[in-house]
Amino acid sequence: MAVEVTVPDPEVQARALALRFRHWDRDNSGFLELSDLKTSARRLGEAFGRPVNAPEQLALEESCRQLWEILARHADVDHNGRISQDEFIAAFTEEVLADPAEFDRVYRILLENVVKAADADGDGKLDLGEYVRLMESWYSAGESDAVAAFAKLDRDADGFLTLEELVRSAMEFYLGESPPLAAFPPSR
Ligand SMILES: [Ca+2]
Ligand SMILES: [Ca+2]
Ligand SMILES: [Ca+2]
Repeated sequence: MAVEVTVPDPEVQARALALRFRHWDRDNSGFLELSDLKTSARRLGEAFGRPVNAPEQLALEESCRQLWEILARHADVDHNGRISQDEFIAAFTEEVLADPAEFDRVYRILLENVVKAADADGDGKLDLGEYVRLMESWYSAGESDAVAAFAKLDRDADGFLTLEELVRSAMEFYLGESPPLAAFPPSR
């Protein structure tokens, strides 16, 4: 099911994307690399005690690779294996977000695998404890930020985050419609 979107304000969107870029640049190299995404995947697996060859872990790493390939195809214009912040913002603004169906397809796969990897009790959704561990490992988010974000992400206030709630919030984050704290992940 595709998410309905509205045309974003370019400046708000650029600020949202710059924030996301900093979240994803895990080694603070100033560039997004495949290794940044692999670091997030590895830390998530460690936080949930998963062996490196667990099916959930392998699926997560594969979806990170797929996301990287799409990002690189759109953004790595000089083909050096690194995406600068400017390349990242330009690619998202001009290409990925111009085709919400593509964004929805790619990001949904990643989020599906993130939810599976963080769903410790296997009920198909994330409770607060699972979400806090996810945010701490995937984005180095602080616990209080994660708790605050959970309340905003849980739109129907049933105490659980579903894939649909996360996909919708991610979409809104990238389109700059909502403040960063209300999105996946929270701001720092
Ligand atoms: Ca980096
Ligand atoms: Ca769960
Ligand atoms: Ca919910």
